[in-house]
Amino acid sequence: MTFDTFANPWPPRENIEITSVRAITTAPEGTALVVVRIDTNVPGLYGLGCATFTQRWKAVQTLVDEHLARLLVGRYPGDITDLVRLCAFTGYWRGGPVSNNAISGVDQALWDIAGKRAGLPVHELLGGKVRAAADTYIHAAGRTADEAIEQAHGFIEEGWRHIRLQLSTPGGGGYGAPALPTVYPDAPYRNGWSARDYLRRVPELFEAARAALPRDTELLHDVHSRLTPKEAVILARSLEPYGLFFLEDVLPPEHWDRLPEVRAASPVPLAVGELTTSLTDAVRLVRDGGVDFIRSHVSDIGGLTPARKIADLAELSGVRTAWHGPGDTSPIGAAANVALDVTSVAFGIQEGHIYNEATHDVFPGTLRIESGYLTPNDAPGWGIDIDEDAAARYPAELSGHDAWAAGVRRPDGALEAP
Ligand code: GCO
Ligand code: MG
Repeated sequence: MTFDTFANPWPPRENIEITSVRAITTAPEGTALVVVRIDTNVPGLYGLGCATFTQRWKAVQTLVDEHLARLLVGRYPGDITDLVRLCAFTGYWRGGPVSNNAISGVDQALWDIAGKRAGLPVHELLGGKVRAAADTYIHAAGRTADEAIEQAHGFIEEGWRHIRLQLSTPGGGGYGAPALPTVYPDAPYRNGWSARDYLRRVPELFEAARAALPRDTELLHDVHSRLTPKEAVILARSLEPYGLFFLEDVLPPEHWDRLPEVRAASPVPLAVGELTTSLTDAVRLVRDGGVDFIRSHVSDIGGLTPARKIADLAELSGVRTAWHGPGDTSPIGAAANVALDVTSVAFGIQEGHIYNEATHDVFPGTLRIESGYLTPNDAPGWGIDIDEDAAARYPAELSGHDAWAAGVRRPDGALEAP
């Protein structure tokens, strides 16, 4: 089979073609980020896309550099949908976070190029704004409820209206907060995590928070997939008095087919989706009634092109969006989230992350959250660049984040789903 197999059956336009495609890795916050850079034969015309799968970044890099680049060099960068399908279908097996992140990097880089050619920000290519900015939520956590509430107060003073509250638990399964010291001295695994203990602690956190925080502050919580369907209902019911904005990831993906029954029994809106690894997974969550908020990680479902379809499906289904946006999203990925947020009627909330100054040095133009709002850049494309010399000062390393992901065990020693 020769390269002609991939020939474009329609002619290229305007003598523009892709000249190189490569993955750039960097870790200005210690978390590996992957960004795809696509260059063209037009001087100065290139695009950037987020391909960050931080636990498996080297696999994504190899896929971009060794497999996808050769499919794309010589092609016209304006055929975004066709090129993304070509990248997906040449792999034959679809989906999965490695492949989707690599394809997302390509997809978002091509949108960046399209914006730069048009002289327009990507959100205008998507149909333009339906809102001025995206309201965000921010993470507050503590070893005690008081500590978490104190941090929440600080964010409220800085202008945030939505706060995700997390509490330390023994064994670290409280997610987002430091683990409490060993409490099961006779257990095989002394520093274990117990779901029953967690179910008792979380309502206490929200009871204290409701008493201490302003009434109009919206509260959120991330379970991080650690409950059974019945435990999820128990938690949702016990949180009813505190009027949560949403309760996130009550079940692991293996049990998502039980979500409609949990949702039907839950007085609290459910947010799910950061672990979707295909467009079809995300479609099922929205279509089958499993979610009130769909919160896929855009690069994990293949980029902006598929995510737009989910935003449209959500709009037609009465579901809201809450795109995943933690620190293992590059600033380019964060800009893609905001482009979706401000152009979609289905927008619910955006997860916010405060990037450190090193990240701003590596990615000039990185958006800053102001008074809780993220406002998109009006520069052409994403309006965000990469300084490769700065990126090289923060080399990505293997096995930082994956150790965290598999760090929680029950007191009997059984490994807990992250
Ligand atoms: C969230 C998340 C993340 C994930 C992380 C895994 O922001 O809601 O659950 O922080 O844990 O993206 O790498
Ligand atoms: Mg989460």
